[in-house]
Amino acid sequence: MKTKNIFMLTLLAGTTLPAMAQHDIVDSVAYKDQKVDIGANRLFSREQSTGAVSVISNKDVNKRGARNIGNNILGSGSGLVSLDGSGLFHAQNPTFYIRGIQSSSGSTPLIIVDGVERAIENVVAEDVESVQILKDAAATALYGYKGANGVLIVTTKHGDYNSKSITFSYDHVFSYLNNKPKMADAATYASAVNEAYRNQGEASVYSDAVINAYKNGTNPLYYPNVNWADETFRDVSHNNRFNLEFKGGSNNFRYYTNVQLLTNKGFVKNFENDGYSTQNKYTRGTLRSNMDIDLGPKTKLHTHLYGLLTEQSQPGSQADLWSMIYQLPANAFPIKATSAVWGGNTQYTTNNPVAQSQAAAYYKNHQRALYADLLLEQDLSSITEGLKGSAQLGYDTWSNLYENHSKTYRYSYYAVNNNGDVVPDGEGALAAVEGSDSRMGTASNNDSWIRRCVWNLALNYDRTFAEKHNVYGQLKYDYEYNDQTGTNTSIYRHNISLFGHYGYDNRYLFDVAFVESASNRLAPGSKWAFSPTFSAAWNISNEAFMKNVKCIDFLKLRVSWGNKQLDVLPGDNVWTYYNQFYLMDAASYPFDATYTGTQWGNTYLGTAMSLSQGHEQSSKFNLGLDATLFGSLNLSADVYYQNRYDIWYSTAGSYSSVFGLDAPYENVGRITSKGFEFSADYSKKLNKNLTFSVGGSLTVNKTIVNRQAESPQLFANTSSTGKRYGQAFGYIANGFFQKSDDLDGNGIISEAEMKQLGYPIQNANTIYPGDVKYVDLTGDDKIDSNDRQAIGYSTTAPDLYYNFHLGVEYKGFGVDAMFQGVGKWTGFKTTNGLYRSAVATNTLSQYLYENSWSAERGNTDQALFPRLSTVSNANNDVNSTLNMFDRSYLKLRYVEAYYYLPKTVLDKTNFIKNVKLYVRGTDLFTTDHLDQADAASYGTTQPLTKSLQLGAAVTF
Ligand SMILES: [Ca+2]
Ligand SMILES: [Ca+2]
Repeated sequence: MKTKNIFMLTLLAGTTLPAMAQHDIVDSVAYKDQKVDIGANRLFSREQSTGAVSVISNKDVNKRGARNIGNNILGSGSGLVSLDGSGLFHAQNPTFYIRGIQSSSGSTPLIIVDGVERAIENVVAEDVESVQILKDAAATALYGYKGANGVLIVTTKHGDYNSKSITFSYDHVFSYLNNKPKMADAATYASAVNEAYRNQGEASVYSDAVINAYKNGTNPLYYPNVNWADETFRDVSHNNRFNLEFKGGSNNFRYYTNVQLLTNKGFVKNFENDGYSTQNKYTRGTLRSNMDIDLGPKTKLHTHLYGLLTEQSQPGSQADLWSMIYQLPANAFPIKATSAVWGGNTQYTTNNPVAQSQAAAYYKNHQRALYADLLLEQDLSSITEGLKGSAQLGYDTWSNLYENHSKTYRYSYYAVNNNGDVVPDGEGALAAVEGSDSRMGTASNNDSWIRRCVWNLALNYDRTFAEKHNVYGQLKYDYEYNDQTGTNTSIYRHNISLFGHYGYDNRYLFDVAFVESASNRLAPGSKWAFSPTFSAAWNISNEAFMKNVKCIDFLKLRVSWGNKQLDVLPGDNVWTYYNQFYLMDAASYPFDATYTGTQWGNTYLGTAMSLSQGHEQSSKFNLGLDATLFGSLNLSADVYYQNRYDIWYSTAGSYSSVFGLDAPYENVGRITSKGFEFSADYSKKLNKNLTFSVGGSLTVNKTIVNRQAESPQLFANTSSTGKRYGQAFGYIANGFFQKSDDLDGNGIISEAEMKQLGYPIQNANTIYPGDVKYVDLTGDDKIDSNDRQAIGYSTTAPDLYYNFHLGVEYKGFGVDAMFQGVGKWTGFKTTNGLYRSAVATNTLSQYLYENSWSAERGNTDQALFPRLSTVSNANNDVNSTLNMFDRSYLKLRYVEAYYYLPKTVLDKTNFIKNVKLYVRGTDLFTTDHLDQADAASYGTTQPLTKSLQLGAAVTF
């Protein structure tokens, strides 16, 4: 049959035949029956569970077409804060927080993939069945030392008994750079440099004739005008994904196997070379095989096997091309000085991004990983009914190998007198050629690796007595060995846990968990610690008095409390905090004048040993409610209070320098957070053809540093104790010094003039008109670091996080979209070149040029930035209310339009079960308060991208 005929038939069938049972926007499982995994060897339904858990279900885990599951769930979930990473395709990973920042020791949640701690960045979205967010003490109790920051559970797919399907899918993704920086052209840059010098009472350095030469572009070798961003990077990158999935099973065997090939070609514009490419490339092959084998009527074996090979290459010397874009002026030198010599000069040397991306050859990384685990379950009901035993063994290995094939090249420029006449065409000379054309390097090595071995043994007891009393218990022993590159990186942990669950009539539920954990990281005597957790829930909707309340299908109250211990180390991973440090330096020991010091060093006391050899602790309280109303309105609400205490801090602030040693680390810190989460989802089948779904979630969190051994502050306004974690601090800006403030007209605002005008004294450096004025908070008539105070919110994580989605399905057509936003988050415009000028050593953006204070250009009233400066400026380049901005944003995280070919058409083929065609857009729309960059991720790095994806999935 011709393609055209199939298409016609499709259209016809779509309009005349009943819709199929495809629902990409509605969960197939009722909310109260949703399975919750708290690591207790039994999946509890939401109705049976006492913990605060939210689930990102299968239908939502693969809408962004991203490299891994972490980037795919960016923005999704309730209670999960995910913030955009920056950088290149191969390195892009979001930062996750569950219930915000929890401690100064780190707030990264534990990531569990199929029961074992594993990196989320190595998991492909196609393999994932669901992602669960474990939030409160009840949900995270069994993870011992590692669960205090919350747990993300990634569960991969498994086969079904007596079924068989093969699915092939292909996706092509076009990605486009958001906010490619627009730097000033050569003439504008030269004018800006002149203005910056004049602002400081110095002479211009570019003559008008030279500036005109930049404008005319008649002699581009001598007077170059290069748009480095456009010359180095193209606007689009390509990404292909081929995925082949086998899923099924027989009576006693189930399988899931998936192979995937992902290729990405990045934004480097000039990548063609003699026999090789210098493109930013990423290729990944993965193979997953999950098997469930019923060895006998009472014995089950489950295995997960996952292998990963990646090859990532980038321009030579691992050059940071984007930081060059933010540094190199348009007039620095031409791209190429001659056909064999690249542009480059004594000031910017090889920071020529075109040369670095084309002539420096390439650098490669290879990742190789194998993740394997098996779980054996044995029914022991012959001993007593309900008893089960299980044993799990997991072994993971990951390593990175690099090949460095970088090379160097020759560079030069044409010397001109910037402040004189223009060099006539055909005259002048090339400056001395620097560098050399080297051969490509050959170095390669294995530079980082991780090995992890885990095993555990468990006894489970699951029984219901007299139809009303459900009892579940688990006694489990866990062992973990974790080793990675470097010294002092081997971690051994034990966990002995007792978990008990009692449910009465599915109405009253009680859970208790007692966990005794051990870790080799901590001091002798404090290696072991005990963590208890208690939780209870009440299924109100199962009470007799609720039977007649028709609009409430499910209503549950939950409460939990637990105290957990952590085995984090003080400082920057100080393994020996409980011993006295002795340090040596290279200075000579003066026994005798003939000893010159090479044989003897000084040995002296280093950081004092810690006497408080405790643990950081976490106590969590949660009160929650889950409900289903009117058949399909699912609601969940939680309020929580988290108390982190005994946090390790250096006590340097508690001692005077008379102490003579570096102060010890002590368990003195306390950080508390509180907040609430609310989520609502409603889906409705309006008739047999039309279904819609709408919902969203809101997370509000505030984290306060209560105690942190802060050094005594002269003034209360500079103290960060009692403030948000990561609270922004800065000066209160009070406009700019104006020309009229220079009373004697000598170009400088002197201290005498400030005094005379009633301004506080600002003397961080010489003050000129156009510099920022600050408010004197301390009343001593001068501005110094004591005049800073808390401004805005935290710079680390937003206090407010929300998302909402909507979807409609009509017959086989569907549209699904998800928006996500943050609020109460603060940033500072500090990006060099883009928001901060230092034009003698840095380029500047057109935006900064237009919006910086300039008496000459007459914009002193509208200016957003201080005067142009030739070098970095101690008075202006500080955080203040002037460069602070509201970092809240709203993004369209994905929008998908899809079409399922009608079953009636597919039935005719006899072998195709399902065909889905789709178009997806990722991060297509953003609104924020930051001009010229994306508030979600900004700086001298690769901007975030927006993507368009075309895909098809065929199931046989
Ligand atoms: Ca003056
Ligand atoms: Ca002051």
